[in-house]
Amino acid sequence: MIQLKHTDKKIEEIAEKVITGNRITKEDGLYLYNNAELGLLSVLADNVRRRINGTNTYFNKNIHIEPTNICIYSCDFCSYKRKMNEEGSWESSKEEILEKVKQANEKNITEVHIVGGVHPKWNLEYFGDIISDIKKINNNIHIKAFTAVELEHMIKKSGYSIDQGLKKLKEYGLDSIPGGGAEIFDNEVREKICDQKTTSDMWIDMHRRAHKAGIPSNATMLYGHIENYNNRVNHLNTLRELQDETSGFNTFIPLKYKKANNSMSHLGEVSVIEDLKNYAISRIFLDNIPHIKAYWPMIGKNTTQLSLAFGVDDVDGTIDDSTKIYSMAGAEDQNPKMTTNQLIEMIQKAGYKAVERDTIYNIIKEY
Ligand code: V47
Ligand code: SF4
Repeated sequence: MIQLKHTDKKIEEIAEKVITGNRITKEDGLYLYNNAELGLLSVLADNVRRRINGTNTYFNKNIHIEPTNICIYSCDFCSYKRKMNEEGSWESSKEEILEKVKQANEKNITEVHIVGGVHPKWNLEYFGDIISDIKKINNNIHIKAFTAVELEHMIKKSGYSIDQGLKKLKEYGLDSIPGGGAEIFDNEVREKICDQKTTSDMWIDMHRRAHKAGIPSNATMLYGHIENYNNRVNHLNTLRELQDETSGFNTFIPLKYKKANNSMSHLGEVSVIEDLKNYAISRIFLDNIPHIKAYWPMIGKNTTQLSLAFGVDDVDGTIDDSTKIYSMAGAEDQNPKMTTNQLIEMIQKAGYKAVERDTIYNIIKEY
């Protein structure tokens, strides 16, 4: 049993709670953000991750499909959005999408992740057809698709209630929902960085309804821009409360604001120290969400490897150069792809056990 003596009594009290498996409060979370050293956060977060996941570190074989970057919204942090007919905009046809899936299917992927801009013309039936045709290629491929922001638009465009829309999409073959679109659940900050789009309440409502309809999901938090630590703790707390109610979240993915080619570039980017601290406090605070993911195409391979000592137990997947969201925002990997062997080596060299999973964490192979 670890025992921590610390000159700061408050830190000692919080550490005691974490090590004995007790929940920390919002005030504790804020105290950790403001006062805890990185070494201590690593010890505490690793303690929580080992209790939940042992040394297992998960990855999967997946591709991303971004059907369009045409978007009715204009989030200030977004580098890849374009308006219809603007230079650099794209719309993939259904045939192009299905061809990508066919090729990836030959490489034994288990997941197709679909996220894109909010296209003004495409409705639920349009996306439903694509999903059901993907399932015809391989019914076992898990389809994790559409952020709450895209869902809200396509469901309303087709004239359904949220519950009806989610039910229809599930019938077409939607298996789960990715975590995007959450940004930061604070109305003032949201107004400044993504004024027009889906509110925090709508994001929460969509995920609550999805969970109740038997559709699991992920959650994200966009950090490292104009938000403060209080905003981050409130965001984590909102997710923890919803998870207490539904148990529908699989994974929490902190998303680091990347500065290239968007209208918030002047803010710069936070340090790797801040990234590690944020992973660790997320792991400690979210005692009821089983997995914390470092999304390597965003954070880079080196920081992903380091993050494993700060509570992270999932690194996403092979990707196979199928996403542009982060390369357009300045991520170091301009053509993100990793082989299974590279992922395994990254995990094992950090001292953890590599485990291939499917999207809902059934184990496929242990290394
Ligand atoms: O909602 C856009 C973010 C999200 C930037 O569920 C940016 O497994 C940082 O949610 N800097 C979409 N972030 C991506 C996403 C995701 C990615 C990987 C895995 C999963 C999952 C979900 O990307 C958006 C937005 O928060 N984003 N631009 C930027 N410049
Ligand atoms: Fe559109 Fe999503 Fe970019 Fe916002 S983050 S502008 S909703 S593509």
